Amino acid sequence: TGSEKQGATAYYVSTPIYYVNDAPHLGHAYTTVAGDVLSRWHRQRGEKVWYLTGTDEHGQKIMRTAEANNVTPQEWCDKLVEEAWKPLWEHLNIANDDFIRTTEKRHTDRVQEFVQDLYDKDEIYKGGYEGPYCVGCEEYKLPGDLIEAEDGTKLCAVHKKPVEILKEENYFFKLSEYGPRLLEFYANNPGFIQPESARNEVVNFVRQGLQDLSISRSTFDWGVPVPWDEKHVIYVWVDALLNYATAVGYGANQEKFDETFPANVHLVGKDILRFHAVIWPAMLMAQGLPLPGRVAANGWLMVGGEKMSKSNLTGIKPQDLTSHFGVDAYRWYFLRAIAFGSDGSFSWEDFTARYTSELANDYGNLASRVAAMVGKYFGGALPEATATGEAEKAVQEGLAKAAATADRKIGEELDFQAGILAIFDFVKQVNGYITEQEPWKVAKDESPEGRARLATILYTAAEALRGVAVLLNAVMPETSQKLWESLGAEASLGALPDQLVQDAGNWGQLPAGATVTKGAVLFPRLEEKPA
Ligand code: ME8
Repeated sequence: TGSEKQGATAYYVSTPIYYVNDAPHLGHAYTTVAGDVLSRWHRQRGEKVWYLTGTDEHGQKIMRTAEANNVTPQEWCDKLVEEAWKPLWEHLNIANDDFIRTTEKRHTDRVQEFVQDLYDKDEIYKGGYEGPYCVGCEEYKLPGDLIEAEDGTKLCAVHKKPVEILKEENYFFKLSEYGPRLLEFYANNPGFIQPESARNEVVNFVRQGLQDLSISRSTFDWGVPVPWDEKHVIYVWVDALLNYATAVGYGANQEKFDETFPANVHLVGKDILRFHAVIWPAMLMAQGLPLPGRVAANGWLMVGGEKMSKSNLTGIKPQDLTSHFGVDAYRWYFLRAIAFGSDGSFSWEDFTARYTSELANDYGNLASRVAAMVGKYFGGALPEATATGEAEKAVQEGLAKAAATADRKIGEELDFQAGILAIFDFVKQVNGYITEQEPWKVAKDESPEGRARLATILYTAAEALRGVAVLLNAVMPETSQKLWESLGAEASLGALPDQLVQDAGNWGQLPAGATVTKGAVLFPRLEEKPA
């Protein structure tokens, strides 16, 4: 899956850097949570990981928003980053290693050097262009990208807003020359673009022939100046894509750059696939830099049949959902409910139903029942399993299988839904095991055989939960930590984030005698839905 990263050591994951014309919404959080789960998963494989997110602060869209709010673009960006974007990522427990802003000097200096370098290599020339431009996308549109309003006005198909005809003398990057090399790269690296539908779309697009890319603007000045012609600023998308290089030391910290670059996975929404799968690799080819392992496109969160966007919201903010369902359930829900790469709709009813049946009833109740029984029958000291039979073997195998499947699905294929389902199927299996074994009946048998059976059942269930806590840690870290504490695992096994996912399925790690306590309820009963 994906192309191989040569020589570099860190597993490098990125999100798009988001435009700060407005506050983050569910769609941005969707991609960012996915990246967080992926990077936590790889950290729990014991790998060195670099998880990058940040903000895209230049261009006309930001400039106009600032103007409309009577502040400078820089003031606008500073305020939104500090008051809206960073706090949301903290709230959602996003463990990013860095946060890059495109107005930072560590970025702008390097962007100028990169572009100057391309100019010196004759990859950039001066030319003219006239065409329809969508400010929402910050992109010149081709005829096929437009739709017509009833009165004949041409609209951007993504934003459903009129395009503007721009005519400019610009600098152009010779993108058209890279078509054949890109097609060869896609052919040699079938996992480069995920999912398959996204890959086909890009290949077809490149096969039709690429146009050169206008990489400067001269009608406004909110951007990085073109170093050899300061009447121009660098096109916001060229500026933005370079964040993936500048943030990891391009042109500044060679050691960091070599151990991190290129990204193993660029997570993007499918709206910005071409920029990442066509323009970005061509820019890297032009510089002789290595290409990313994979561009993984997530589908759109929809509302009323339309892509959820800053101007088209459900009226529901991420915080409205986290205050009702909790942060962990929020992180879990979208990855669980929607196949990554497909579009999906949010519904309050669906979230409520899944929370109640899968989180509270299946998972939460299992954890609290097991802890309660160890308390009741063994005074809270985890008993030893001495009477293991076929039923226990099936649970042991179930855990090993869940661990292997989750590792492949989440860690390799980015199929978060299938990975989470594998773990929850195991939770169901353990519930079934307890129902069949009826420990509350076995407890009535006070003979040594009866006690041994009861001990074995409860050890088996607790050890199964040990595996579940490790496997769900990337998705629901606070819940896993509560469970870890309730199992008394820290004392003998150490800190939860240090537990390797590849060892999660190895049976028999919890030691007999561990102190099991009935900890906090993992998934409290939901309050009434807010009005
Ligand atoms: O495009 N469903 O920034 P942006 C799913 N600055 N994901 C969604 C979504 C939805 N309804 N809406 C947004 C930009 N997203 C550029 C990126 S990268 C070098 C520059 C997510 O603020 C999705 O990941 O418009 C999408 O690609 C991204 O937000 C776009 O954010």
